[in-house]
Amino acid sequence: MTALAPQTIFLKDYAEPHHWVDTVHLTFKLAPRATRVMSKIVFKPNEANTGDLILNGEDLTLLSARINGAAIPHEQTDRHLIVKQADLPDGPFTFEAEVEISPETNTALEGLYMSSGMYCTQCEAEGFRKITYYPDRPDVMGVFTVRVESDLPVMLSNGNPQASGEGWAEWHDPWPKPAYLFALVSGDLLAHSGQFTTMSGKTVDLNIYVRKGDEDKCAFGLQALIDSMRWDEQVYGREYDLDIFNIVAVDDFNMGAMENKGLNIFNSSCVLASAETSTDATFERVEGIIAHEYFHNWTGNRITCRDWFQLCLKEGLTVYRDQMFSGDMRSHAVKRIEEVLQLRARQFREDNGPLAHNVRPESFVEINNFYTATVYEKGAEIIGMLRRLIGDEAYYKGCNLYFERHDGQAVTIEDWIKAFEDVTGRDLTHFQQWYSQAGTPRLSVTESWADGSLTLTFTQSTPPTPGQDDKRPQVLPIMIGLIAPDGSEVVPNTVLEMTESTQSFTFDNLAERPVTSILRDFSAPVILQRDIDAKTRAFLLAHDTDPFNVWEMGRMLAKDTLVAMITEGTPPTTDYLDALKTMLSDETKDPAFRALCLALPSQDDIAQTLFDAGTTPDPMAIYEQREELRHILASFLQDILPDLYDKNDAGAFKPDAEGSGKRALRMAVLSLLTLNDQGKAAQKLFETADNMTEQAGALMALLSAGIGQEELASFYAQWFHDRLVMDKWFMMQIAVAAPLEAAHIAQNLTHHSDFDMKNPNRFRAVFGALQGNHGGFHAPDGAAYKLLADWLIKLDPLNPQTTARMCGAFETWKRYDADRQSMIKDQLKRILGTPNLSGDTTEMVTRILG
Ligand code: 0A1
Ligand code: ZN
Repeated sequence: MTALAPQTIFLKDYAEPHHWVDTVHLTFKLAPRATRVMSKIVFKPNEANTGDLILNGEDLTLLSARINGAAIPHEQTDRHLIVKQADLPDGPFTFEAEVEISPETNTALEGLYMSSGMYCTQCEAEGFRKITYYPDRPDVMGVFTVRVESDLPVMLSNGNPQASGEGWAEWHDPWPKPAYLFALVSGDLLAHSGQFTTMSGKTVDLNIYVRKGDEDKCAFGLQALIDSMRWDEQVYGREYDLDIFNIVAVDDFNMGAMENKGLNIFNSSCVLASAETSTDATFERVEGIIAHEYFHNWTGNRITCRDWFQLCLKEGLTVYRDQMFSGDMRSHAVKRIEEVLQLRARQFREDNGPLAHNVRPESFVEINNFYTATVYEKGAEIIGMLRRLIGDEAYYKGCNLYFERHDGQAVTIEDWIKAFEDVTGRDLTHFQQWYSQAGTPRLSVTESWADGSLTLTFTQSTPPTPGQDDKRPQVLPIMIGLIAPDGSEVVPNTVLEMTESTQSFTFDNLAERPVTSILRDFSAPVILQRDIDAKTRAFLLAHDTDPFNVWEMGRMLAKDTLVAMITEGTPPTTDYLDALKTMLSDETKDPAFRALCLALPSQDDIAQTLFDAGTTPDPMAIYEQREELRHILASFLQDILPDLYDKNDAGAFKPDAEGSGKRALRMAVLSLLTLNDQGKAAQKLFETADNMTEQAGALMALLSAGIGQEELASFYAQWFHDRLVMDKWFMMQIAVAAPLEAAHIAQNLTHHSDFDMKNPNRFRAVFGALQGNHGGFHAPDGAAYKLLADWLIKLDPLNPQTTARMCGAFETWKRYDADRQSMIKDQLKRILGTPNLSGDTTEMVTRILG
């Protein structure tokens, strides 16, 4: 593949296309190295912006091109096929082309490619142009009819099945769609099927297609799909709109899953689940991603994005919807804590480094590099804030107006916001700044008390981000509550709307000075800098009615404890140890919640905390002190651990909230218990467990304690035939390796016969785990930096998209000491100096270097 010269594209340059598409007929004659694609596209000129016919096309061999049946003069570049306006007929015309492509050699996994013997596609964002010549932009929507000719028995495309015979099948999608939602699959597959009756009484056939051998791992996904369909009807009033909904599991996929109209394609790791092979975390992820892709049918497909700068329009909203769904299916409190942990680990990290960007970026080179935590997760936080500000009723009214007004259109963030302005009569201009200002606001607060009045004075500021030095105040919904000294709540959940840099809010007529609970439910994506004394914190830990803030108080205690151990060598206070013990023993609290309280902040989180406080983090000290704290906890809690472990045996495996909560607590307890009993309990569980959560949990507990090599070998012997379980086997041993061993273990694993760099899941299992092992990644010899760079250089020519994403491992380089900084810079420069480096990776490395 030749590298194409990178080009920067700007939001401000958006212009409508010269031509709109009416209908598209495609015929695929599938063959591994010589697939023929015949297209027949009816175009109509866009009277508002006439000009040449501009079609995108990359890596295509053009065999013929005609307009209205006649050969045409055209220009061809490595990215486009252009027909001059003067050579075009007046009015609508039919463009026909035949091209040849080679799915088998397509290792980039964009366009049409092969995975484990099956044909499949990935067209978002700009993959359709690798299938045929087309105006590959989301504002061009057409009605597709597709004929597939294949030697393999299953042949699928978007929409409803229309006709089929021996070796062929035709599909018709009545809903106009942009090309990025096109999909085609053909393989020797089995379907796990079901049905759903929609709210207006229509029956929809549901199928999950998998390779032979995986058919017993589909039941959970199918149920999640049914639950999602019902939920979208009940909560958002949105009904499904085709006769059939198909999901296909593929092993080689760059991302989690894709919402192609009526034919979702999933990374097999995000749809297959069984008790024996999948952990509770996987079940939860499968449920969330099935919902996410299904919800895109309305937020993304029926109403899509005008251009790729508007990506957050569909992604932020759809993440918000899948989070609401998961909260309804499980526990809102636990889910919210998990969301915030994720947001801080990924999005705050991004927002505080060289890759910080607006939720709606203003320019990009490669749009694939903007499927980020900022677009997705901060995008979802914005929707949550909007809802808090205007209230539930106005939120759903606004959504309904948006759906009615824009169904069938490709729209912008302004259109979305306008719907809420129209239903509330409010001016949301200032609020909309969340889309155009990067960075995480810092929020601080002071309190004053006089004559029964409490005044809270908030101050906000956002540090500069690349290309944006001056920041303005954001609109912040700050949810608070006031609690009287006797523990009763005197002011329940109240949303304060902050719009200025500094702003005060007063509460009068209070009998006694209350304790303030601030930023309940994490009501805005900010870093709250609150000086809070130990007494107040202990009080909130005991009395706050907001579960998020109870957890947050415990989290702050754990962080302060670790920071003091690292920077001052101070041992943990009894305050912290006692509070943790009380929390763990409190059987009125959900086990899942207690498990979250027991989990220590990650090493990466501590590194960022130290950096924010002006200290250069020392990864070795962070690792050692965190390990030390684990040992202190194991010993301090020794008399309650065995009992907690026994009591939280969930019995027969059920992947529901209750069972998974118990197992989460039990596995967190086991990890400490293993430090006390030389691994006895963990070894026993490893041998007897009938589910992967406990089998992998026991193995992780052993490996984290520096034992478990025998179990690791027997895990391999038991599971070597299962690709997804083997990903865990690769990942676990690197994730928990001691800092000085991690790179070495990862390197050895790249020589293992089961390592396959072309499979993104396997590549991520090894290198994602290495990056996630903070001490190991930042080991003083720089071995991990070099190893990762070596492999990114090897992967780039095969799969630029996954390579570019993995470069994010280096985004925090400015936090560390001069030695580490220079070692990382050397590796980044080495990557950048690689001949023919892809545009994707070039853009990422250049941004990271700053
Ligand atoms: N729209 C999908 C994510 C996705 C994006 C890009 C892909 O390939 C370049 C694949 C999937 C989602 O949000 O689930
Ligand atoms: Zn999405």
